[in-house]
Amino acid sequence: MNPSKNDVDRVLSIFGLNIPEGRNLISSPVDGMDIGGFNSAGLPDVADIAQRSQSAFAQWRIIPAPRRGELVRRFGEALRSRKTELGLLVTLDCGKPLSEGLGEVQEMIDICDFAVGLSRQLHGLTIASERPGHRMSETWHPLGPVAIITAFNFPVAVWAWNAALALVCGNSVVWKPSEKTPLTALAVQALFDRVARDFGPDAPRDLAQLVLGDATTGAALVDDPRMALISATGSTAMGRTVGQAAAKRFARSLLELGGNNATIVAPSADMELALTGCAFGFMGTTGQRCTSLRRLLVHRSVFDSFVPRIISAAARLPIGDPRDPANLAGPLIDGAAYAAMRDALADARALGATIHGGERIAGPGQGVYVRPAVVEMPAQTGPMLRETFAPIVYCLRYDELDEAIALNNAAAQGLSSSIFTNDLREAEAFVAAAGSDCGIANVNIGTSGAEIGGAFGGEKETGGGRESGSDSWRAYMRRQTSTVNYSRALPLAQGVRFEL
Ligand code: UN1
Repeated sequence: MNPSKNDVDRVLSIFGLNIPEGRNLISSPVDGMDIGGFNSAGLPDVADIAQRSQSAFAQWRIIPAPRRGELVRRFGEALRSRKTELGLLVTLDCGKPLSEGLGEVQEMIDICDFAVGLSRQLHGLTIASERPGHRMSETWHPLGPVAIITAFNFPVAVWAWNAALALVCGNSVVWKPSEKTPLTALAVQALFDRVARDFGPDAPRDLAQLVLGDATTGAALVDDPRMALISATGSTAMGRTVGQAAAKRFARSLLELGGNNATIVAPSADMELALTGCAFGFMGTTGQRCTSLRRLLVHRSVFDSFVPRIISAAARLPIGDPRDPANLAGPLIDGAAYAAMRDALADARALGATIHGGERIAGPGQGVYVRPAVVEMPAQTGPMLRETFAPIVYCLRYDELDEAIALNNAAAQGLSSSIFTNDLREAEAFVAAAGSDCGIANVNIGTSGAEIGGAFGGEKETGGGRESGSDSWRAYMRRQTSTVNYSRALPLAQGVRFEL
C-alpha cells in the first residue's frame, strides 16, 4: 500500500468506512498515487435521491427550528471530536497543509455554532397595514430540498456553510462533492448519519444525502424539479451552466463562483503586514482558493522595494508534503492545474512580462508541486484578467488610488479585494460606494481567509450569491407575507371600491 493510501485507509476506518472501489479513480494529490475509486450516480439514482429528499423535507420542516438547531449542535460536537482525523483527511484529499485542513474543519464547527444560534432567530417582521383592523406580517418558512455542489479546494467547509444553514432553516440537503475529493465527503456524511441516527425520530431518514458523480450527475440534480435551491460553488463556467439550467425551471440558485482578486499596496502601507497578507494571499493553499490573491497593484513609489520582497518570499516558501508541518504549501490538485498554470505563464511571457518562479519542483511521488510565480506585467491584459487556479500573482504599478480602484474593478469577477494603507481617506474610499465593486473589500488584510460570520460571495461573474454568515440564511427559506383581517369589514387596499 502506498503511504497516502495507508493514511486514508486508517482515517476512513475511524469513520467506519473502507476505501471505496469504482470506475472513477480517486488519487491523492499529495503523491499522485491511486487510492480507490467510485461509480458515478446515474439519472435513476439521482431521481431516487431527490424523491427521498423531498420525503425527508416534508417531515423536517415541521420540527421546531430550535430542535433542528439541536441536531446541528450535535453534529458540530461530533466534528469537534473528530477534528484531527478529518483535518488529515482534508489534507490527503485535496493536498492543503495540515494546519489548513484543520482550519477547514474549524470552519465547519464555526458555521454549526452560528447556525445553532440562528435556529432561534429566524426572525420575520410585522408591517403596518394601511387598513383598519388588519395586521400584516412576514414569516420565513422552510424552502425545500437543497442541492449543494462543492469544489475540490474546500472539500467540506463549503458544504457545511450550506448544510448547517439549510438544516436549521428546515430543509433537506443533497450534496454533490467534486469528483476530485470524494473521500472527505464520505467521511463527513458518515459522521452526519451517525449523529442523525442518535438524534432519534425527529431527524428523518435521508435528511442529508450524498451523491457521487461527475458533471452529468450534477446536471441531473440541478434539473430535478424537486430540488428547490441549487447552491453551487466552483468555476464561472460551471456556474453559468448551473444558473441557466436552474433558471429554466424557475428554481432558485445560489452561486459562488470564480474570483480574480486584487490587493492594492499604497505608499503609507505597513509593509510587513502587506508582505504577509499578500504572500499568504497568493501562495497559501497553493493559490487554489476562490479568494486567492491574483493581482497585486503596487504604488509606483514602493513597487521597487516591495515586489522584490514578494519574489524572495516565493523563492523561500517551504513547499512539500502537506502532512509535514514545516511546509506552508502543498501540491496543486493535479497535472491539469499545472498545465493551466504553464499556459497562463506562457501567455504572460508573450505579452512581455518578467516571470520569477513558476517551475515544477520535486515532491513526494507523482504529486504536482510548483514554485509560486511572481509576474511583473506591462499592463493589465491577457492572463491577468483570467482566473487561473494556481499560485501566480501578476504585479502592476499604479500612480493614483482612483486608477488602482479602476484596475481592481476591471476584472470580470467581483469576489474579494483588499487594500494595505494607513491613510484613512484611502481606506474609506476603497470600501465606499465608488470603491471596490467586490463582495469582500478588506483593509490591511489579504483577500483570502474570511471568517464565517460575514456573508461570503461576490458580484458579476462571481455569481451574486451569499453563503455563510450575516443574513445569508434567507436564501434557504421562502418568505410569506400574511395580511390578517380581524375587523368586521372588508376594506380594499388603495381605496378601491367594490360594493355588491
Ligand atoms: C473558496 O475558496 O471557495 O475566505 C472558499 C476564504 C475561505 C473560504 C474560501 N474562508 O479564503
